[in-house]
Amino acid sequence: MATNRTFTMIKPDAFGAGNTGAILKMIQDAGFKIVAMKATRLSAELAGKFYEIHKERPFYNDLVSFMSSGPIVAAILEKDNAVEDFRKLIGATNPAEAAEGTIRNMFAKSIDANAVHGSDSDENAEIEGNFFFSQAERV
Ligand code: RTP
Ligand code: MG
Repeated sequence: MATNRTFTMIKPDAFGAGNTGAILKMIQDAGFKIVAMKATRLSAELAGKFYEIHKERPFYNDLVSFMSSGPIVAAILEKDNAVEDFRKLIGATNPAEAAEGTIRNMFAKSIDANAVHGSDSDENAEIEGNFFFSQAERV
């Protein structure tokens, strides 16, 4: 059954370009409620842990170094069918393939610097939210 929470990060490219506010507005306008949020910076060690699932992939080292290159915003979002609807809102991984009006279409620069992360399953949304937030940090 689809649960109602997902997890997102505004990645270093979008944060550094000053697009955090515009992206959060798109997220809220699409009906997602922010239930936890923080600005932070991942060490290479923490980024490596977060993306451990991709450890064997050829892009893993680039991904870890990019995600630890600058500040990010991490957030837990609530909406019916959150995981699937949020993946639709952000668009394809490669911005060249991201549909018109999606966050990656508007703000991503490349497949690496692709503006936002969105969980790919209910199970991972839970794991990823727990990676960043304690119970006391959730409203
Ligand atoms: P994300 O996890 O960041 O939301 O992105 P995603 O599900 O759309 O893509 P995923 O397969 O989980 O990959 C994680 C991130 O790794 C980079 N990547 N590079 N060069 C490549 O072929 C490649 N494939 C993936 C992307 O930055 C992607 O967001
Ligand atoms: Mg993914």
